[in-house]
Amino acid sequence: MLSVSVVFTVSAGDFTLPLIQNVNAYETCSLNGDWNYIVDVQEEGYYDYRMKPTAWGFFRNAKPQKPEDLIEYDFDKSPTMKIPSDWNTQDERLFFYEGTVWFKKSFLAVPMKECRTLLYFGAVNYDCHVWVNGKKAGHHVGGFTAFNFDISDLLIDGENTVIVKVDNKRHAEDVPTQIFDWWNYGGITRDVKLVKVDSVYLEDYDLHLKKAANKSKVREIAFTARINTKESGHKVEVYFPELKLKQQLITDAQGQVNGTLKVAAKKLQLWSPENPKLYRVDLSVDISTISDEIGFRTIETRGKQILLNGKPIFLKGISIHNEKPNGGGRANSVEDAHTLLSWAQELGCNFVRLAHYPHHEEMVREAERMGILVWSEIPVYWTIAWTNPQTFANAKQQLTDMVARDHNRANVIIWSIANETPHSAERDKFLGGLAKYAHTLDNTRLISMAMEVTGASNYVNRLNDNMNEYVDVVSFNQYIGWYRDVNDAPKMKWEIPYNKPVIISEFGGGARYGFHGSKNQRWTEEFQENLYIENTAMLDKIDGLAGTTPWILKDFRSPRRVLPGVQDYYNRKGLVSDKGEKKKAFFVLKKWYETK
Ligand code: GCB
Repeated sequence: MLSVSVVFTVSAGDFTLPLIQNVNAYETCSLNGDWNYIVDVQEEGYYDYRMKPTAWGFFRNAKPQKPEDLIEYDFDKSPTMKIPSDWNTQDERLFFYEGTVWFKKSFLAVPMKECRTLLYFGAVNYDCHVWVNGKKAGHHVGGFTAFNFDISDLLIDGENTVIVKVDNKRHAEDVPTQIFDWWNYGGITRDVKLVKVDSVYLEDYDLHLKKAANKSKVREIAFTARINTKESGHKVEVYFPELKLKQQLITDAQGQVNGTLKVAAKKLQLWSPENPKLYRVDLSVDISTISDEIGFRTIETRGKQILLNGKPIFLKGISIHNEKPNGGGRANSVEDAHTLLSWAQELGCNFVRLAHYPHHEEMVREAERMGILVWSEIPVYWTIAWTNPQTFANAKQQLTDMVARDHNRANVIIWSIANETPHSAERDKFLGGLAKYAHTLDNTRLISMAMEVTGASNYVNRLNDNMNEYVDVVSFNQYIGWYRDVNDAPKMKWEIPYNKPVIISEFGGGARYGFHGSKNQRWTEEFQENLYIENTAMLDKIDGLAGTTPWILKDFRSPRRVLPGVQDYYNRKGLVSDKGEKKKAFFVLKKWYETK
């Protein structure tokens, strides 16, 4: 049971607040566990028979009061599902389901005046409406980003009820759009919790190491923070016990502080894959304190090189979907993260591309603890509705939310804002706008977009894309050996007319684990093995190659992959099978990474 407050009022129907930074640092009460659910194919619980939102929807959680009352649903008699999860793997009737499901959870609360309660969702795919005790808390769009509401004023003493309407239908103007090569897992896919915060709390803070000349004796740590109210005069303190470093600041009229901490360079251990050092930091505002673990590093480019802490690094990466290591289904635990990342480490990786949308927070945090650098991206994938202003606003919001959650993670070095988008003036306007915005959100990291090869003739692959003007790292996907003949690989030359680092953000091909044959036979492990041998040899000849994230660590579910006996709704380009068995190509990549 959590103590809650009843002090603040927010405008009716939308209690959404900016995402709280480092949610796990607070006293939380998990709402994970069994939730009742109702599958609502025609959205009977939301629209009336004229398709108008009805005041009598399922969010009322109504019960008959008199014997003659007509109420045609009952959450309490409906089945339960474990949350967090995707409904597709929890109920076999819902394996292919795309539509609306309602969820209900009850919990006990005791209102308390001096604090507030946030209701936090790690992610819900895709469109969700939330009610607390029959009153609307808010609405969220986007399947992979966290959000929270201040529900203090909606809570009552005793039993409270949260109802969530989740709709994962695909639409052309959504982000991602109507088609994409992964499973459209629906549901409350990440943790749900109540978060107890003081009436004034740190809504956001940022700590990062400033770039410095190589021989600097003193290093500077930039510190900014924002409290949840635009009020001056609040004391904010930042303290690194191990470094004996402390600073106190007073909020300005915007409720913000801005400071710099100085530390002797020789005292500061920098975060790197070899030494993923994290420092505990205590952050307080007025009388309340939270803690975090912060790593210090710099990331920048010099010509075609990527420099981590001022030194060139080759990014030995692998792409990963946010799926469970064993079978399909959304991954959502630290154990899932650890297994996937351990496979990446066994491959020799120092880098992962978390494709094609923000993964769960523990994935990023566990990678940080393990010393693995991260590329994080938003699902601006294939052919988005480039001219639709709402689509742009949606993509921008997802970018904002991705950065909001993870901007204190030292291991995140690249924000990627698009994947394999077709060239057009409309696309350029959309992506150019997004890239400029990304730089304003965070100018301490690198921006990229996974592009396509733009022209190929006489074994010359060309990469010209207007968008490369906006990125710090030029990345592109190429599938020689799979969508194009593997024999082309040794003859291939590359024209990449940019003095920027280059990442091959995808290459690969499919194989069914345990299926053997000649290297010319599709779907055999030998075919995939040969493809990796030819591709890695080819990549060695690319001038300025700064890293690669082959496609992909593990076979993943996709409705586009229908070949019976081979794909069975799995994209088989994994280096490990859906059950975690390593294919032959795994060892080719591992060996190549040993040379890097
Ligand atoms: C791509 C996409 C990725 C697909 C992959 C494939 O280029 O970026 O999402 O899954 O190709 O397997 O074709």
